[in-house]
Amino acid sequence: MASGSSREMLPPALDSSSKPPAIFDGTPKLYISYSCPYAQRTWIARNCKGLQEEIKLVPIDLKNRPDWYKEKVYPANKVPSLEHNNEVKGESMDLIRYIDSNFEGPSLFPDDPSKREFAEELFSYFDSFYKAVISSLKEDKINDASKF
Ligand SMILES: N[C@@H](CCC(=O)N[C@@H](CS)C(=O)NCC(=O)O)C(=O)O
Repeated sequence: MASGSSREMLPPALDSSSKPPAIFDGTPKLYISYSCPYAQRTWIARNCKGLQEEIKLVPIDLKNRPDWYKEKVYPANKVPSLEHNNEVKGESMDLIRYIDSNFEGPSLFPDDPSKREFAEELFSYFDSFYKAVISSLKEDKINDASKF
């Protein structure tokens, strides 16, 4: 497990001119975009568990996405996605749970069943809250644009 104290060198984002990494070579990879909050939360989960060396970070430039990402990695063409054990999974909340259960490192959820239940409740509440905030921001943008 990584010490967690050393500063990770962040790789440059891959774009349409970049070659794909070695896909399904056995190295777990977390495909993210640096600016995507959904990807950021999976990235945080990976780092909280000290998995900087076990799970390779593969940043994607979403504005100039490489074709191979959709074709060979994740047909949904969104970030985050996680390549592990010859499979690629998506959906940030599922990935946080997956990373927590399938990799070493401190548990992200409490062991005590009642605390865990509360943590699960907070976890799903946060997701609904976050989605509501994002969609209201998008609606504001649409409303603002319609004024012109
Ligand atoms: N529900 C997904 C949302 C992921 C998502 O929408 N990611 C955005 C970037 S923040 C994306 O990849 N957008 C690209 C697209 O929709 O084409 C999750 O929680 O992982």
